[in-house]
Amino acid sequence: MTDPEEILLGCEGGVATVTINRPQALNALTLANYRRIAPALAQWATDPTVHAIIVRGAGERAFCAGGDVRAVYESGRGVSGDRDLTAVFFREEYRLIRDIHYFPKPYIAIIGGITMGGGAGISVNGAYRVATEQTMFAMPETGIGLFPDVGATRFLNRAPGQIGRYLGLSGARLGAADALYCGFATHVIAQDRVEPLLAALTATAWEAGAQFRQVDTLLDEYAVDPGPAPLAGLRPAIDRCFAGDTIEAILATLAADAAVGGSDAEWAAQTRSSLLTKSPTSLKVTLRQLIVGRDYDVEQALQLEYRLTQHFMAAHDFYEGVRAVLIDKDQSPRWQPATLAAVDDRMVESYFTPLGDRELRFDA
Ligand code: QUE
Repeated sequence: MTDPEEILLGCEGGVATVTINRPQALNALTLANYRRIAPALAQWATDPTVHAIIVRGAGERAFCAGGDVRAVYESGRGVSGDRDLTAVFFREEYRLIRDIHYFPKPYIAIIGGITMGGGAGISVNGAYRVATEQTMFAMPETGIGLFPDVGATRFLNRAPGQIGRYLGLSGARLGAADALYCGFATHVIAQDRVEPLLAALTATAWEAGAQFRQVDTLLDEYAVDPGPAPLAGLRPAIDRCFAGDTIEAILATLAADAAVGGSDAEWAAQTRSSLLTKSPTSLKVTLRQLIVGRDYDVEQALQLEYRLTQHFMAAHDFYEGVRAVLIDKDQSPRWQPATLAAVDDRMVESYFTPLGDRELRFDA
C-alpha cells in the first residue's frame, strides 16, 4: 500500500489549495512536507491562472500543531534518520516562511483548530489568517526547551504592549478573539462558514491586479465580531509584569501581583507557576531574542532564529523537552541548567553567536 498523500495540492476556479493531511499527527509538518509545498508555491507565484492560495489542515482538530520536532529530536540524538536534519529542517522551513511572507498573491491560511509553532509560521507570515471559534493558537516552545521561532521574533513583537513577551515565554493559548486582537488572525468567521467562503473564493471572477482587493471584500463579508478579547482585559497587568528586562524581574512582579490580590492575582499566580515549569535557558534566551529583535524584518528575524536553533540543537533542553512532552509524555522535564540562577549572561549570549559558513541565507 502506498502512503496517503500528506500534502494535497489542488487548483479550482483560480484558487490553488494546500491541504496538510496528517490529521493523526495534528498536521505537524515534516521536511518532506515543506519540500512539497515550496515548489508548488513557487510555480503558483508566476502561473497567471492562479489568483489566490488557500492553506488548510485536514480533519477537525488542527490547522497545524507545528514542525515535526519528533523527527528533529531523533536525528539530533543520532537515534534515526539523517544527522544533518537539525540543520536542514529549520533552513528549509524558514526559507518557505520567507517565501510565504513575500508571496505576490493573496495567501489565505484557514487557522480553524490547533495552530502552534510551525503552524503559526506558515500562517501569521502570510497575508490573510482566518480564525474560527475552534482556533487554539499558541507558541509553546519554551515548554520543549526551545524558543518561539518561525518569525515570532517579528510577529510577537508586533502584538500590543508586552503581550508578545507573555505569549512567547509562557506559551499561553489564545482563542479567535485574542488571535485577532494580537494581529495573528486578520479575520474571524464561523467554522460552518469555512466551506461557503472557499466556494465563494472559487466562484470569484478574478481581475488581474485586483486580487488583494477582491479577497479583502469577500473576507469582510464573511467576518464576524468574535466579542471582547480576554487579553485586552489583562493588558494592564501583562504590560506591567512583562516590562522587566530579566526573567527574574518578571517573576518578581508576577509574585507581587499574586500576593496583593485583586482581579488579576489569579492570572499572575498561574502565569508565574507556568513560567517556572519552562526551560530556564529557553526563558532567558527568548527574552533576549525578543529584545534584540524588536525592529527586525522577516529575514533578520529568521536569520537570528536559525542561529538560535543550531545552538539549541547542540545543547540539552530541546531533547529533554521533546522527550517529556511528546515521547514519554511524563510532562516532567529535567532541565539543565535546572535553575534560572544557573543560566548566566555568558551562556545566554553564546546562543547568539553567528554560525559562520552555516548561517541561514536566502539567496542560496
Ligand atoms: C511545543 C512545540 C510543539 C509541540 C508541543 C510543544 C511542536 C509540535 C507538536 C506536535 C504535537 C502533536 C503531534 C506532533 C507534534 O507539539 O512544534 O507530531 O502529533 O509539532 O509544547 O513546539
